[in-house]
Amino acid sequence: MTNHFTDYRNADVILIIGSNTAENHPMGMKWAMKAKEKGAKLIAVDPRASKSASMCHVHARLRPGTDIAFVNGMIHYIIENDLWFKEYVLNYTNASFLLNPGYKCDEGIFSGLTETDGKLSYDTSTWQYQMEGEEIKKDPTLQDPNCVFQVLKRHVSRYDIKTVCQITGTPEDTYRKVCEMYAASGKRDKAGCVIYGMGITMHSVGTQNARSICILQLLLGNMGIPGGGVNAQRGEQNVQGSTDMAMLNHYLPGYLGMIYAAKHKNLAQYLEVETPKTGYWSNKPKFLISQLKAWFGEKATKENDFCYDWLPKHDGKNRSYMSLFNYMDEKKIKGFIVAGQNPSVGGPSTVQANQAMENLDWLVVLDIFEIETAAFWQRPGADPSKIKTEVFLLPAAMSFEKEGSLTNAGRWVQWRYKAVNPLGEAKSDLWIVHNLFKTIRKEYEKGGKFPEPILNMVWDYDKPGEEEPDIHKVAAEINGYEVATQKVLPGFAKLADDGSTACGNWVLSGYWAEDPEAKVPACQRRINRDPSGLGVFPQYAFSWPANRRIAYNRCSADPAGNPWNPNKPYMRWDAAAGKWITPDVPDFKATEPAPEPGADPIPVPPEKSAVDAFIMSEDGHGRLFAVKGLSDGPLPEHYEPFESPFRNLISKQQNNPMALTFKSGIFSNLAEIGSEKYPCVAITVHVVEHYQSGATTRNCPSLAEISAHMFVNISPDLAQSIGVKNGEDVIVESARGQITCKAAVNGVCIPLTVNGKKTEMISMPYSWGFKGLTTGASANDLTPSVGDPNSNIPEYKAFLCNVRKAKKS
Ligand SMILES: Nc1nc2c(c(=O)[nH]1)N[C@H]1C(S)=C(S)[C@@H](COP(=O)(O)OP(=O)(O)OC[C@H]3O[C@@H](n4cnc5c(=O)[nH]c(N)nc54)[C@H](O)[C@@H]3O)O[C@H]1N2
Ligand SMILES: Nc1nc2c(c(=O)[nH]1)N[C@H]1C(S)=C(S)[C@@H](COP(=O)(O)OP(=O)(O)OC[C@H]3O[C@@H](n4cnc5c(=O)[nH]c(N)nc54)[C@H](O)[C@@H]3O)O[C@H]1N2
Ligand SMILES: [Mo]
Repeated sequence: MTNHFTDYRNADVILIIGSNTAENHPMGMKWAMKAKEKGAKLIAVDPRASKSASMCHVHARLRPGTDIAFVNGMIHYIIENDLWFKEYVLNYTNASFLLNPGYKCDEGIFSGLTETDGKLSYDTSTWQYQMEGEEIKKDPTLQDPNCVFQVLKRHVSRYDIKTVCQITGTPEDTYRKVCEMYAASGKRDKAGCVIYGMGITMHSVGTQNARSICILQLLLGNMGIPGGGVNAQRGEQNVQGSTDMAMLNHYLPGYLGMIYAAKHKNLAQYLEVETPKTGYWSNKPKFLISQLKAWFGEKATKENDFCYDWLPKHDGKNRSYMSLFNYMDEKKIKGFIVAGQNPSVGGPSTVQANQAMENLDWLVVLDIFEIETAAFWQRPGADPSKIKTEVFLLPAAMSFEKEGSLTNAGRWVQWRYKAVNPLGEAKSDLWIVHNLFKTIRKEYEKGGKFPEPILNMVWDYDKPGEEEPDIHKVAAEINGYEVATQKVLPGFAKLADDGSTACGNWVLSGYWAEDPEAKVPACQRRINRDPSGLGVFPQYAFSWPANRRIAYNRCSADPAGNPWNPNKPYMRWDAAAGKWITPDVPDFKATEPAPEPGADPIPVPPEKSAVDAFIMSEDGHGRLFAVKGLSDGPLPEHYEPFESPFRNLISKQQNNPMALTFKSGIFSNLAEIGSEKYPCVAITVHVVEHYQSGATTRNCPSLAEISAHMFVNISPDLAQSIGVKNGEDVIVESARGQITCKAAVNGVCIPLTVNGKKTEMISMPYSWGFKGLTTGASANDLTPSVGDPNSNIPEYKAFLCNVRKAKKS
C-alpha cells in the first residue's frame, strides 16, 4: 500500500476492485466505512455480490479477468472528457516525456518481441525516452505524437464504453456511473482511493491489472495525497513482512535484485548493472554492502568484496512456486522444506502437485497441525505403499506462542508478544531454523563442499540460559548497527558503503531504534496520538520506510508547496517561516544538513523537490508509461484469461504472450477457447469463516462447525438448468480434475451477458482438504498452472468449469 488503513477515512471516493475487504480485511473496511459516514462514495468492481459490494453505493459486475479492459476504459473516459488533473499530471508524471518513435502496440503485441530458443522476450529499446545528452526530451504542451500522454491516449482509444462492456459484461449504464463517480476525484480538493486485492493480482495479467490502476491514479492526481493511493490488501497478517524479507526467489531482503550468475560476476559488476544513476535507488551500494556486513561480519572486507562470492547465485531459470512443482515432476528436486504453508491444498492444480511430490526423497513440514501436505502420501486415491518419500513433521509454535514482528499491508511493523507457551514439543520457527543451522554448521566443520559461507556466517543468537534464541538480537541486525560501536542505527540514511555499517534489511532500518518518548523500539510503541487529525499516528508502530505513512507525499502539494487541498494539508511549504510543515516524514529532500556540525538542518525550498517528486523512480516522475520493470509491456493491454469462453475482442492476440505456462507435462492441461464442455467461468475466493487452505480453521471446533461443507456458489438459473436445489451435491469439473461440493444457490454469482452471450459465473472457496475436523474437496484440484510473467502468481480467478448434479450415493 502506498497509503495505509486509517488513511481510508480521508477519501472522497473509494474504488474497491477485486477485493472483498469486508470479509478479508475487516479492519481496513472499518476505515472505508468511516469515509462513507462522512459522505464518501463507495464503488465495488467485482464479479460477485460480495459482502463488500453490498456495502457500496455502486456495484459493477464484470467477467473475471477483464479488469484491464474495465480500467483502460475509465482512463479513456477521463481523457476524452477532459477530467484529468492537468497541473499534477504535467509536473509529477512522465506525460510530457517523448518516447522513441519506434514504439508501437500492434494487435496486442508491443514493439520488440523477439524469440530466442523458443522463448519469447521483449527487447525494450523502443520503449525508452528520447534523449538529448543526459536530458529526457519533453513537450510540455503534450501535443507531440510521441509524448507519453498522446501514446497513452491512442492506446486507450480502443477501449470505448461499448467495446469495454462487450468484453466485461458490465451493463453500460452501471459502467458509465462508475466512470463518472470515480473521475470526480480528479479535482484539486478531492481524493480517490483504490483498494485492490486478489481479484486483481491472480491473473495471467495480474501485474498489468495493478499497473492500470496506477495510471488511473496518476491521471487523477491521487498519488501521494491523504485519502488517495494504490492500496493492495496484502492478505494474511505478515505477507507484507515476508515479502520485505525476500520470501521470493528473485529478491534479496529489502527489494535488492537477486544476484544472477550470468550477469553479476562480482560485486563491482552487480553494483554497476543494478544501481541507477539517479533517484533514491542510487544508494543501493550502501544497502547491499551493509547487508553483506550483517551476514558475514568481520570476515567481510573491502578487499574480499565483502564476501560477495559467498552468496548463492540465481541460475536465471524460473524458480517460482509453479516451476518448483514442475521440477519435482521432472525429478529434478529431491528434498522439500515446507514452513508454514499447505501446498497440497493452497497451490494451483493440486491433483498434479500432489502427484509431483511423490517424486521427493524427503519432505520436511514445519506446522502446527498434521496438514494435508504432511499427509499427502495418504491422501484419498493414493497408494502409500508406492510412495517412498520420507516425511518429517516438526511441530511449530503459532504466532501467539512466540515473540516477533508482523508487518501489515499498510507497511506498519508491529511487535507481538508471547501470550502462552507452545503446546507439547512445539518450538518457534526461529528455534527450528536456529538449531537446523547450528547442526548443519557442525556437519560442515567436519568438511564438505564450499564450507566457508556456512562456517563464517554471523550466527550469534544464543541467549545464555535459555532454550529460545534471542529474537531481539535478530531484530537489531535487521535494523542495522554501526560496526565499530554496535550501536543500533536510527535509520537507513546512516548506512554506508565502506563496511562501517551492517544492516540486514534497509527498508526496515529504524524500526528497532528507540522512540525517545515511549522508551521502546519504534515498532513496539503504541502512542495513540494523531496531531494532524488525518489518521497519521506517527508514534504508533513503525511504518517503513523511515516511518513514512504516505509514500510520494511531495505530490500532496503543488510545485510551489501549497497543498492541493487546503482542508487536508499534508506537505505545506510555509514561505514566511521558510520551512516545510508536515505531519509525516517527507518522501523528498525537505532539509539539507548544515555545513557546520551540530547546527540545525537547512530547509530545502519546494521548487527543488517538485522536479523529482517520485523520488524512487529514476526519472523522478510517476510513470504513465513504464519504460522499465515489466516483462510484458509498457502499457496494460487486455488479453483473455488462458481459459476463456471468448476470443479477444481488442486484438488478435488471445493471451498474454509472456505468461508463465507449461507447454507439456502434467501441468499443461487447459480447456480450449469457447469450450462447450466447460462453459462456466469459475473463480476461487477467501471466506470469512475459514483461513486460506483451512488448515488452521478446520482444526478449530467452532469454525469447523460454523462452516462445515465445501460449497460452490451457482446462480438460480444454472441451478434450475441442471436440476439442483440449494444444499444438494454437485460435481464441478475442469480440465484438471473434478470435485463434489454443495450447491449454494443464490445471487452471489449471476450470469452476465458478454458480447451478447449469456455466461454463467461460479465461485468457490479453496479452504477444504482431507484432514482436520471438517473435511471436503479442494477447489485447487480444478485450478490451472498458468501465471503472470512478472509475479508468477497463478491464474486462480478465471478458469473454465462445468457443473452438474451429483448422483445420490
Ligand atoms: N477470514 C479470512 N480473512 C483473510 C483470508 C482468509 O482466508 N480468511 N486470507 C487472507 C489472505 S492471505 C489474503 S491474500 C486476503 C484475500 O482477500 P481478497 O483480496 O479480498 O481475496 P479474494 O476473496 O480471493 O478475492 C477478492 C474479490 O475478488 C473478486 N474477483 C475475482 N476475480 C476477479 C476479477 O477478475 N476482477 C475483479 N475485479 N474481481 C475479481 C472476488 O469475487 C472476490 O470478491 O485475505 C486475507 N484475509
Ligand atoms: N484457488 C485459490 N488458491 C489460493 C488462493 C485463492 O484465492 N484461490 N489464495 C492464495 C493465497 S492469497 C494465499 S496467501 C495462499 C495461502 O496458502 P497457504 O499458505 O498454503 O495456506 P494456509 O492455510 O495459510 O497455510 C499456512 C500453514 O501454516 C501453518 N502455520 C500457522 N502459523 C504458523 C507458524 O507460526 N509457524 C509455522 N511453521 N506454521 C504455521 C498453518 O497451520 C497452515 O498449515 O493460498 C493461495 N491459494
Ligand atoms: Mo494471500
